Amino acid sequence: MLNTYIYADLTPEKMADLLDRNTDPNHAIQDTVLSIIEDVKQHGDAALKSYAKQFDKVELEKLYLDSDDIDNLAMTISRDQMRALEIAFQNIHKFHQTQLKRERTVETMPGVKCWREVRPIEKVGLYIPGGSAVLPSTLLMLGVPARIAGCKEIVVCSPPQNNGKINGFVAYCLKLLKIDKIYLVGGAQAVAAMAFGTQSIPKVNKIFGPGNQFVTKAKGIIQGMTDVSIDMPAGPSEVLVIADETANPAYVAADLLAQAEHGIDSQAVLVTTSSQLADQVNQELKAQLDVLPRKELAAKAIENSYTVITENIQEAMDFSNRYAPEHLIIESDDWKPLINKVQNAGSVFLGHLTPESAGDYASGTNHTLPTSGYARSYSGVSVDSFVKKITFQHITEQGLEQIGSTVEILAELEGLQAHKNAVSIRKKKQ
Ligand code: HSO
Ligand code: ZN
Repeated sequence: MLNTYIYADLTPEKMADLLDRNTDPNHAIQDTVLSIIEDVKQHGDAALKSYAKQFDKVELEKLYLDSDDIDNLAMTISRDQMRALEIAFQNIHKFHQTQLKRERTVETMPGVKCWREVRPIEKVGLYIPGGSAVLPSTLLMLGVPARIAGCKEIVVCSPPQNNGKINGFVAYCLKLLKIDKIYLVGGAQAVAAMAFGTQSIPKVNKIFGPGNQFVTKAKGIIQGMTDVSIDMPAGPSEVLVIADETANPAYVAADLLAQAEHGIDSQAVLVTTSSQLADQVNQELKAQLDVLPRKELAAKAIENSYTVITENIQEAMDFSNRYAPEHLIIESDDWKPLINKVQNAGSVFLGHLTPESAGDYASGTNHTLPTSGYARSYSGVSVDSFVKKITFQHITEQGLEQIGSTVEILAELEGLQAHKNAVSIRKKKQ
């Protein structure tokens, strides 16, 4: 089922091909996205309503639901479902709460003190996708760190269902997060609305969240053309499983399929030291795929995926570090010594009993992670993503004496006399 390659036989070209996530098809939608952005910028709410009609097949009188609407929708879900969302909320909260740490003040020279203070980004925009699967878990993953950071305004956009509402699970998450409004806008138009502001939708400082190719493209474009920033460039989701002969093939197959069912462009990669395991995983894939409700999607994603067979675990780690997966699962009895060998990955799952699904929903870590190789240079979303760290400094008389001549010399050697004067004038005064 999975195309199989032998690591030792990979030519540099084939290697590059396997590492490439093929994110370029986005280019084809650039023009559409640009015209949507321009339309929203010029016509605001009117443009959003007409896109709702065109894309979401719904006529909206107002572009948001308020707290009464949210309360009513939240009541439609079962007690068990509420409880599961509450536990996820609590675990994500527990894990993220520890991320806000005060740093100590550093006295670099006697009388020269430097430190950083954390301030929330005031207005943040969260995009919650609503295409082939609605992901209330994404609202928790973005809303919890935004709340912990202390962001003043949290704007949430999600495409309306064709009854003009959102689903009850998203509504319940809004209640857990104490957010009393949600805007019924999806796609590139939601990104544009939050970037420029419309009559109904406030302009924000930073936009977060995964989305389809239109949303991703729009995030990239507005980042370049406005003063609004984005969490990260996010492409299709991916997992890389490293498994040795101690792995359970049924678990490995289940993990690959959990990734594959996200969408046809998802990628699930198996890197294994055991060709026997690779065969068993293929058999399991067939059996498990057959009974999945989203089997068509998952089967296409599996076609787009592959296995690499390595000589030893070091080669497996090397391949994984070059690929830089969004999710890395290490299914081996001997996972502990491999932790230090992980150089590039968004989020790592260790041992046989730690499925990615746990982190997708409820263990506490964030599921908004760098894809397409960006794990080489980006971290996943955390409380840090919702704050700025501002540096402060204070210099005393003694400090100015200590540091003054150094600054004067450096200003002089750069030929910046006014910089030098800003120090000299103070030294003279004393
Ligand atoms: N695996 C996705 C997150 C998700 N999975 C949401 C299920 N729901 C990207 O990390
Ligand atoms: Zn997932």
